[in-house]
Amino acid sequence: MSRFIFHCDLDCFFAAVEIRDNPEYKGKPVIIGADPKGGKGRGVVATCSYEARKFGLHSALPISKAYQLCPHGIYLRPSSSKYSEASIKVMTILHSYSPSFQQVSIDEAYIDVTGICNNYEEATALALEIQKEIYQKVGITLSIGCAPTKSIAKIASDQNKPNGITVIKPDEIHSFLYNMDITRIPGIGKKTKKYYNKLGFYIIGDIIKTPLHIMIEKFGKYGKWVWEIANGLDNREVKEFQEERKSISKERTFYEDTGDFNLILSKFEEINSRIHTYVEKHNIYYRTITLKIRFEGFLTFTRSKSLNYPFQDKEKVMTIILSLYNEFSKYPKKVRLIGIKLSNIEKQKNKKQLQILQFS
Ligand code: TTP
Ligand code: MG
Repeated sequence: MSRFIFHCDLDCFFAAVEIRDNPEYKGKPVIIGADPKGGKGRGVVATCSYEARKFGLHSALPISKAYQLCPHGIYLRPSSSKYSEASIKVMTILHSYSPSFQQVSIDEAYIDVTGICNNYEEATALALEIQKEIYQKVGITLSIGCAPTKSIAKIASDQNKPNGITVIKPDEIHSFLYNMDITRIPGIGKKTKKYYNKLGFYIIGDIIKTPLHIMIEKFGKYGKWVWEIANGLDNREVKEFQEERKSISKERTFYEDTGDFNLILSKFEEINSRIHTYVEKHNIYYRTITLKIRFEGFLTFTRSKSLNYPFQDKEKVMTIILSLYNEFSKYPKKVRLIGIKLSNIEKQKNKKQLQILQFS
């Protein structure tokens, strides 16, 4: 059965929050970013309202250029805490619609509503309900793309902005994508585009009609990924944790190469603490611990230990690291760098339950 995946992206997010709080800005070109200082300012545009986009303004444009194009705009400095607060409210609402939720940036998230919706009419109605609730409770709008895969849902959410809903059924994927510029595929930016253009690829249709083996021949492994997206083949699931992240690691170089065990020990402890501040905050569990050690002369070793269950335990990591380090303790060279990596990671929702499992 086909999946129903929503990609939800807030419309001109920072600007929308400012307009919500200052209704007199409504309908005007509002630009959030660096101070334009009458056209002499440095820095860039973070985002701008759709009225400002009509003048050619967009994210990352130098603020001086923005000022040239739109001198009568309302230029505001970003107020991050306001945006974080709005983002948290939106994400909480989105999460309430499905346990299968994945936030991917401050203003975008996926939810998988397969099983909650039975057909595309229901999916459209649900998308409308989400838009309505967010507007009522947070006062800003978002656009929603609904499709059987994450990548198509993402492309779809961008199709009908602002306040749009775009639903793509499985048999519509090809016609939806065919005439789009290749840069609509996430990951094909300005530089990659040039390379694709040189080889005769301009629209997504050029990719669709190319056999997979040719794509691999021309663009390698990445060519396969692009070809699969263009053909609606993307099995990635909506996970709460960003699956792109495969490991968490930290390393430190000593100011001076050292053979002092106490110094090495305290550095390991420091790195371990820092990593655990992060993993505890994000509820991350891991199964594999890797020690990295580099000696003077650049000789580098790694040693790993994996447990057969995911865990999160600072003391245990330290014990494992020291037992792995033991092999090198008599090494006749001074240490230049040490590092710890946690991999085979996953995000756990229910910490307590997992701990019970571990000891059973
Ligand atoms: P986006 O979703 O890329 O942009 P947007 O929400 O402003 O506009 P759109 O309607 O096209 O989705 O980014 C979300 C926020 O992240 C944006 O409001 C401001 C911030 N941002 C930056 O600060 N710098 C950047 O270069 C980009 C792209 C975004
Ligand atoms: Mg956005």
